Amino acid sequence: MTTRDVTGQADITKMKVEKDGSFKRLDASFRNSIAPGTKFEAAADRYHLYVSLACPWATRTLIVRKLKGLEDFISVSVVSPRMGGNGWPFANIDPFPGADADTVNNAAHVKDLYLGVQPDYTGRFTVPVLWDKKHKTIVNNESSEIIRLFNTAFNHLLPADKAALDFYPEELRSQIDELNEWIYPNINNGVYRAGFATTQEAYLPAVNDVFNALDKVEKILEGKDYLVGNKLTEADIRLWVTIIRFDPVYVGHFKCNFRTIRDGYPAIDLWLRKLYWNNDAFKSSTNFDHIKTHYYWSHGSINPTKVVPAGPLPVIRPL
Ligand SMILES: N[C@@H](CCC(=O)N[C@@H](CS)C(=O)NCC(=O)O)C(=O)O
Repeated sequence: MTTRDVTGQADITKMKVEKDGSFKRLDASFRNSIAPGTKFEAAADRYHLYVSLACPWATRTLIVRKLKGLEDFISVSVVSPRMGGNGWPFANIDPFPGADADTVNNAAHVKDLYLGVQPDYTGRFTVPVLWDKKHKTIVNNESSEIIRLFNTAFNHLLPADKAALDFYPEELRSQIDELNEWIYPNINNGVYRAGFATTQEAYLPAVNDVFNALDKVEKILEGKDYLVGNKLTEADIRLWVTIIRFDPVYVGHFKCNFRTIRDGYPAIDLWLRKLYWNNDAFKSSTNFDHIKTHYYWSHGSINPTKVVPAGPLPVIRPL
C-alpha cells in the first residue's frame, strides 16, 4: 500500500483537464495476456473480474463473459455506482443495491487493488480490472484487450458450441478494426470528450464528432441487424454499451442533445432494442439504476446537486 496522497488519481472531480478545456483519456497500464506457457494461463476458478454496471467499458467485458459462457471460469464483483473521493467503493463501504463486497481481496475501494499491486501507480483507478487469484495481481485493465482474451483464451476448456463463438473472426477483422478506429474516438470516447469539456471551444467539435459519427452508423445499420458481416461481432458489443447509455445519460448529462437515439436514429434504435430484448447477455449486463446513479451522482463538476433525473420513460422502449 502507500502513504502518498492519491486523491488526484481517485477523485474524478479533481481530474485535470487539458489547458484548452478538452478531455484526454489516459492509456490503461496493465496489458498482460492469458496464454499457454506464460505467467497467466487459462484455468478454472483462477481469474476474477471487477466491474461497475455503470461503466460502458466494464460492461463490454461482462457481455463477452456471458456470451462465451465463462461465468464458471471468471467470478465477478460489482462495485457501487457512487464513485466518490476514493474512487469506486465496494458494498462494504457503500451497500448500494446490486453492489458486492470484495470477497477476493477484501478491498474497500478499487484503488486498494491497484496500490496493493503497485504502490507507486500513478494512473487512474479504473474498472474493469481482470485479477489473477493465483499471483494476486492485475492481469489487464483495458476492456478492448480483455474482450479479446475472453474471446479465445479459454476456448480449450469450453464446450464446443461456446468455443466456436468468435466475435473477432479472422475474415472480418479488417472491417471490425476499421469501424473501431472511428467509433471509439467519435462515439465511445466522443461522448466523454463532449461531457467533460470545460470550454465551449472544446465541447463544440466533440459534440459534432458524436453526431456525425452516429449519422454514419445509422446508414450502416439501415436494414441490417449487425454492423459487420451479418453476425454479432465485437464491433456491435463495443458500440452497444455506449448507445444503451445515450438517451438515459449522455443526452442530458454529457450535453449530447442534437437528437435522441429513440427519436432520431430509427435503425440504431432497432439494433439497440433487438440486442437488449432478444439476447440476455446484453440485458443481464445492463442496470439502468447503476448507470444513471453513477454519472449524475459521481461527476460533481458537471452535476453538483447529485440529483438523478427520473426519465427517460420508459428507460428503453419495448420491441
Ligand atoms: N481504457 C479503459 C477505460 C476504463 C475507464 O475509464 N473506466 C472508468 C469508468 S467508465 C473508470 O473506472 N473511471 C474511474 C476514474 O477515472 O477515476 C478500458 O476501456 O478498460
